[in-house]
Amino acid sequence: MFCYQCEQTKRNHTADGIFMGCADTKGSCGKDATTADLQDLLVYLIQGIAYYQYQFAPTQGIDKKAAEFILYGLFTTLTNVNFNATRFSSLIQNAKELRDQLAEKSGGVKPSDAPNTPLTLVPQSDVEGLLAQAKIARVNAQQDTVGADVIGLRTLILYGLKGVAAYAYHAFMLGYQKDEIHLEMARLLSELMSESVDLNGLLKEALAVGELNLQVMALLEQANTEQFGTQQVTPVRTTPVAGKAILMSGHDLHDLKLLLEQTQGKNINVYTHGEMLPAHAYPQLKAYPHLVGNYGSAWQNQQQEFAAFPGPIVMTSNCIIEPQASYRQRLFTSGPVGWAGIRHVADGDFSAAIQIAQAMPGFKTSEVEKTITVGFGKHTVLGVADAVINAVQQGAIKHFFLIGGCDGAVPGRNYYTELAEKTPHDTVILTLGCGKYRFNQLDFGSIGGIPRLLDVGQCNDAYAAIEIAKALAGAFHCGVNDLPLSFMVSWFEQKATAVLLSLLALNVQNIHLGPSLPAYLTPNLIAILQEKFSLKANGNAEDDLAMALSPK
Ligand code: SF4
Ligand code: SF3
Repeated sequence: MFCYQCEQTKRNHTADGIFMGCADTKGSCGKDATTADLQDLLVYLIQGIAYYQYQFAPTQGIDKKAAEFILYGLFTTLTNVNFNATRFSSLIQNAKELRDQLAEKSGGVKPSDAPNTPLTLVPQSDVEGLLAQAKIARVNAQQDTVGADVIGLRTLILYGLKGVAAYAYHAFMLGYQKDEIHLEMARLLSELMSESVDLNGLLKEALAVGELNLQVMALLEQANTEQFGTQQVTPVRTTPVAGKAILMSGHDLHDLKLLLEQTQGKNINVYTHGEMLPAHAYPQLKAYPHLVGNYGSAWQNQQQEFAAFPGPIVMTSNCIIEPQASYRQRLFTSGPVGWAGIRHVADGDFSAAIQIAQAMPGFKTSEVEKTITVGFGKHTVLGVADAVINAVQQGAIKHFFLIGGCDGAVPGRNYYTELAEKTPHDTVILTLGCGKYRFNQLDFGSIGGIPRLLDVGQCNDAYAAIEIAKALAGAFHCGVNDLPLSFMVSWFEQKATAVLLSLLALNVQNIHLGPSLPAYLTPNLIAILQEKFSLKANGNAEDDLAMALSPK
């Protein structure tokens, strides 16, 4: 196996200094070599599907089945989503079938008959055979010929597209899609087959991934808002309520809505976990009285927190980690998520989980109510734009920070707690993604009635944060880079890669990225990004704050 798609990749090198990443038998996330290799093969075949989609869409239109498969297939290979090797064996066969159907539909024209390309590879029928084929599908397979810089940019494009696919899949599940998004996705994926070694051209394509992600995040925001209403400022209970309970984690608001419908009138309280927290701000979700609160904290604490939860748990997207024996029997996966031996919810039918909730005692007593406040989406913040602008003009607010993104498990993440704690009292923090769990229980107070910590939502709500920044820039007649605003972005997996590319596509300068830079960015690529975007690697929280606050 070879994987270096997330921040917690092993940073080992051979004696000759060659970067190893997660290799051998298992990655830091627990992904085994078989699953990793099968994921590579799936992504390889998806490039073949994308090729035909892109070539023939102008005359034959977008093949919706292929479009959905591309989104689902890529999403399922994201960090901490699916660890079930068997699932990947069958997805590989599905991918081959789909590719060949698409090829047939379009007359089968391909640039060459070379064997074992994404257009011609015929996957073996057994796992051993597939594993023997997987080597050519590794992201670094051509490193000896094209070099680490080209591989780094190709992987930046691929990993960004994985993140885009996850967001697009959430929108798709809510019934929102656009042909131009599918087409651009197909174009960029098929570009990965190109022999180009032109770094400028590849960087341009990486920024095109960022532009595509902006469109997709906008579509997802539209989907969430039209389906569930505009986010409202909402205090969310973080302490248990006596009674039977189900916990839902991940990003999929559509799944949560289904669960709320199916548990209605059944005397079961529904709790959100991790990235599901912003759900409480949506009127049509919070209208369910049995959506009682948020339980636990960020995904990396799930083994202890799930063990202590007195009911079933449903994981709807990342991040799942190895289920412990104490809760395996009451854990469910849904959508792209998978773990061998863990029950998978089919077609949005949560009845098996509901039965378990009914059979379990639930929380025996209610704890004293504690809350955190969510719901500072685009409309909420822009709704008080005049007060915010006024506070800036009066000097009451001196600076804005966006401290957010994806969270990882390594101790270096305390950087973000320290950073948030040390922000001066006349500054406002916008946050989003699961990185917020490092500080969202702290009391930051308010400035003239404006809370100092504004939770904008899930990681995809980076779109809203960008819109807020643009609106502020408009009000002050300047560019986003001229605002007293600093982007302190934490990244962990591929959705954060997509968001980073969106910020770069908008030419946002001086982003502080951490806790460490992606391993696929070689020193040369980092130098290029520093030169073009003044991208900064995290140092220590105090110095970085001082740097962010120093006059531009
Ligand atoms: Fe390693 Fe991350 Fe890949 Fe898991 S997803 S194998 S931790 S690089
Ligand atoms: Fe977190 Fe896994 Fe990415 Fe939506 S839940 S941000 S890491």
